[in-house]
Amino acid sequence: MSTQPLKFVTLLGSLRKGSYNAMIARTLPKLAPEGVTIEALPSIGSLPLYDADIQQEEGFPADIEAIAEQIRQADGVIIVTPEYNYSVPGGLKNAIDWISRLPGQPLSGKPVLIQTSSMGPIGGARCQYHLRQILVFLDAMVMNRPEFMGGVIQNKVDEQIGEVIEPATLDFLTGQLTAFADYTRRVALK
Ligand code: FMN
Repeated sequence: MSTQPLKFVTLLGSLRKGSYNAMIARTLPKLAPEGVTIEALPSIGSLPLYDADIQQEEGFPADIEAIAEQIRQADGVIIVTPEYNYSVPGGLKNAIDWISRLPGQPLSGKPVLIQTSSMGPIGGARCQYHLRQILVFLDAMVMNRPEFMGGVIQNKVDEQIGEVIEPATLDFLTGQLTAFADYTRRVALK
């Protein structure tokens, strides 16, 4: 397997300041394997609701252009998100809808890793499968396994530090990032 350096970007599905998913995204750079850097994409919080009239009359919002450009430059995208009402949070779906209308569709062919976490016991599993379905239409290369579903995530973080601290979760995320780096390099060879 090549050891070509890789850059991943994180797309966060929660907007709240104390977000547990933000804590996961914040922890990931420290767990990345050698040669892999991980950076956060700009927040999706300022995006207007997708409206084809805005797109035609005003063009794409500057924030979506910035997010899309960083996705184009990245080797892979890590979506870190909670589950809302058994599905994908509206803000994240809205961001994906905007991204999907850009020329060249930046998620097409892009390696994607999904990480869901919630306060419930099954860690956003239902959101995860809805998100996978959406990404089929966008022709993203979503890694199948290992899957990370962070259940009862509030017990696995240190809210003061704002990061994940539970050893088993840290180990799992480390292994998953290594698997995603291998997967991304394999996809890039095709
Ligand atoms: N938790 C679940 O496990 N399943 C759900 O379907 C679910 N629906 C939610 C819907 C809304 C609108 C909100 C605000 C929360 C919901 N939750 C659900 C609880 C979230 O898991 C919890 O709020 C979590 O902390 C959100 O992630 P964050 O900390 O990254 O913001």
